[in-house]
Amino acid sequence: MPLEGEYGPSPVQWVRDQVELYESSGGAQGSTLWDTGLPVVILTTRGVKSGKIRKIPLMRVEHGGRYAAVASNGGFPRHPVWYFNVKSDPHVELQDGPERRGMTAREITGNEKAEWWERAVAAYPPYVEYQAKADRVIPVFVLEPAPR
Ligand code: F42
Repeated sequence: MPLEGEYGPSPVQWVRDQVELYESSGGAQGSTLWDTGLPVVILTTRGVKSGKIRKIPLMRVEHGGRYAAVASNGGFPRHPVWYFNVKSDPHVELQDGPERRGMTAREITGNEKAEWWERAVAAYPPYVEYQAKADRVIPVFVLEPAPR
């Protein structure tokens, strides 16, 4: 069931632009982190206060059809706002290249988080320094395909 409602674009221009490029090109453009070649996905969430549709790029961390959403926020001291959206409504959408799917998000801890953290760092090594400087434990969700 696709997330419907009024789209609330990110106030951050380069984030807004990347989402726009990704979606308008069906994932053919805007699907890497700048010129690093590292793949990016688009997470769609529902705003916890506004109910608006919010879309943000995340690093692509995939394993067996499931994905990790790492709330690193560049290592800033506060969780990204989208973290609270997903906590409030775990029904999200993820676009990976041309493929867009309804997913159910679940925050993970313990061994499961350690396993996915390893995959996340393999996909995007800077997560290690983000965690070192963040002064908070960076939360991780696993996103599992929702029943079609
Ligand atoms: N961020 C990550 O956390 N992890 C990543 O792996 C990651 C990768 C990545 C790759 C490419 C790229 O371009 C960006 C990447 N980012 C990554 C950054 C990510 O896209 C987000 O920009 C970042 O995580 C910050 O997310 P945020 O949700 O905190 O964004 C803020 C700036 C934002 O959009 N704020 C809106 C605003 O108007 O200020 C509000 C958005 C919102 O959801 N509002 C809620 C609502 O109800 O609508 C209410 C919020 C409240 O409580 O007031």
